[in-house]
Amino acid sequence: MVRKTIPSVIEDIKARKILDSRGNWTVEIDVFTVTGFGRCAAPSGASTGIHEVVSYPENSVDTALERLEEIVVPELLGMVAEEQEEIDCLLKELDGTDNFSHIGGNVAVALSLATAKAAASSYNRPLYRYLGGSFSSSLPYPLGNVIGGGAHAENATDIQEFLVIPIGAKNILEAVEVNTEVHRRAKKVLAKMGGTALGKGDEGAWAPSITDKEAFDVLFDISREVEDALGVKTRLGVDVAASELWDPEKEMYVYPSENIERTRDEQIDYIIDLIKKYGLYYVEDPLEQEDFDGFAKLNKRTKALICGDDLYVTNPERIKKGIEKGSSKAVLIKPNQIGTLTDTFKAVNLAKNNNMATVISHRSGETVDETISHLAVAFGCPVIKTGVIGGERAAKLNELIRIEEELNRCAEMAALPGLEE
Ligand code: 2PG
Ligand code: MG
Repeated sequence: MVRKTIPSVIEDIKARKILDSRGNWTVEIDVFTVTGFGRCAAPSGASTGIHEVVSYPENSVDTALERLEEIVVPELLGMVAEEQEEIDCLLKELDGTDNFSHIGGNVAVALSLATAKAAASSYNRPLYRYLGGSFSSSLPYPLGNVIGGGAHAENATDIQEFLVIPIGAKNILEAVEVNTEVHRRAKKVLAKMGGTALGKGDEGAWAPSITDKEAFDVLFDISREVEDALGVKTRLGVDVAASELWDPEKEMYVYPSENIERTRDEQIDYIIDLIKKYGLYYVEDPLEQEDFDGFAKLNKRTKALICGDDLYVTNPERIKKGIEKGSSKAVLIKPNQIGTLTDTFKAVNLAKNNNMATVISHRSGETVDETISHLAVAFGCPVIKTGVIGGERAAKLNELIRIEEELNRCAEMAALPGLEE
């Protein structure tokens, strides 16, 4: 038949459960076309936003896999993998809810991304080229998690992530080297401070029993040291993950290890102080996930890149609201928060068209899947948040190193927003 002559016709789909970095089951999906193949595994969050799509129906990977076989696979066989929008639209239709609670957002996203990878492979193109076109060659700055606590580690800091970004790096190799050197030096300093054995959180960040202030002080000093040693300018960032600290009954942000409670206005003042004291470049989720107005109030008072994660959950409707209210200068992009590549693309496009920076991101539970590195290059995201060390984090960074090599060093680092004085 005529269709058979199209190299990207989907001939088979195979799905299985595999382990993620936390030792939980997740889904991995293979899509086979006439001449190509694509594989993608879904990640999982610990500090998930309440407006994210549902990862698995009834919280069960097995149920999700059964429904995939019964409801989805028969419909997709014979479709053309390049028809991404149609396929993603069909996934929503087959799910029949507005949050993927029937087939599971993680099944949807793994299938959606594996389909794109299969289409790219059918034409022998890397995913970033297939999605981004011939001139998509900017590389993202890696934003690395060096110290952390919150929902990602027990008995550690209240704030979830203390991050470093090598804003002066000339290329990916140099950027990765800076982040790993900061992480390496942090170990030595923190091991002496914590009083107990130094552990790591879910994302490979050090998880010492120290206060948030101590974490900022340590990271600040080390990043200065590394800046001098390697000659690459660095700045700090933070993911407050404030929804995890927010007590809706008390209407207070509760910092348990320091026994401090802050009202919304006190929280805003606190964040402004941190930005000034530590020269923060990047501040993610400084306020809880419904507080668009609080975000806007804070955003007006600073040049720092205020970024919404739980606030937006990669959802174009919510991003639109943030744009209208002036809630942030950046949006975190996590494909599994929204469930399809098409909606992820729409979220990125909406942000870009409205001068909002896009930060593509891993989840705390990950696999060695490297798809987000390709999306970062294809979509021209200036920043990728993907940890510093650990196999599942290194997988993304190493893929960027390969992409940089493939581009034969013609690729430039993306333009970072908000650096002009
Ligand atoms: C976040 C992420 C990733 P999680 O809050 O930004 O760092 O964590 O995947 O647990 O939501
Ligand atoms: Mg976050």
